[in-house]
Amino acid sequence: MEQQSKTVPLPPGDGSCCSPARTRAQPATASAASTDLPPDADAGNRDPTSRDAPSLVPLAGGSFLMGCDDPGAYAEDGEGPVREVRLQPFAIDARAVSNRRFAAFVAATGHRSDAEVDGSGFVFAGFLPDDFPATRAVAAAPWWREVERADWRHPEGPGTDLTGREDHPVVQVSWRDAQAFCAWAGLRLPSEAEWEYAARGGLVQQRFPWGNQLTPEGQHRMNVFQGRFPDRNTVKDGYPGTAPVDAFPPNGFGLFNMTGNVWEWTADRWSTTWQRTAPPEDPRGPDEGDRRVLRGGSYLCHASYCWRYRTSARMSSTPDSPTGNVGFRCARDAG
Ligand SMILES: [Cu+2]
Repeated sequence: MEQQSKTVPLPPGDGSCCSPARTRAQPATASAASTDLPPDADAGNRDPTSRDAPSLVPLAGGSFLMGCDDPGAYAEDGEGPVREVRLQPFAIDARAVSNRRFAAFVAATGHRSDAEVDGSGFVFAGFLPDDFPATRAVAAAPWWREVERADWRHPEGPGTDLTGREDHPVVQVSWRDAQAFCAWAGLRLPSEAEWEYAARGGLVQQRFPWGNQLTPEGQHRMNVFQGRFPDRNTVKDGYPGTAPVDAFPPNGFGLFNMTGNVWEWTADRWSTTWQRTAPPEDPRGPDEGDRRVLRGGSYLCHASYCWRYRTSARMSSTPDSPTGNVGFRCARDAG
């Protein structure tokens, strides 16, 4: 389908079909001056019923069964073994961080995202014109393009903007951008264990945040890919790309879109073996390793190639990789 004259090499077995990773040696392209959303520095303190109010949901923590040993799950991703993990109480955002919230952070701090500094981000080819030069296809996943001057304000590159997407999750943000936002907000990224506990919503060893059925009573409960990946998206769930951060009913903890919509950065470093010997008390990932854990799956996940839109499924990327299907939510210690 596409000619690939230049490819970005990717390590195997890292779920990179879901979301490509930056490799170093980027061209030092200056990012274009761009229009911002209206400055909204007090966005965090407005109407608490607003979509963008940072509604942190307090969670009790305690003991839960983490991981999954289902035959259909990805053992090679380190989804198993199922093990008992105990967490201190903590609080987590009910919703992923929206474009409006991220704009308030940028207005207040002047933060320049990794995509802006490096001059590019990864964009799903289905959102690009048919004649988009295929010179920047990603080797292991040719439906991804590295697009110059794609960044959080221009998720599909120059000429695209956030109009109508103010309440969608911010994307094209790296792990480092997510860290910077959380620190500014007085928060932190959740650990992987906290994320999974939150996603499960109080249910025990269920596949999705609401149970085991993908579409209970025929209802779509999250934003993933329907049709034939990657070239025919039937959009049965209503969203070809991102959905608003509060689309679909929340889980039992009142948390929206823990699976589907966008992958979410967590604090932890990636390993597929560390969890076999990890301490059961508040595990925080291994001390070494470059890649960071992503959880939840995205609007591009389809069972035909990536059944990772489940509560236990895992993926990773490098901490400087901005992608059109990766965002984040924040957490903090209780009290
Ligand atoms: Cu996926």
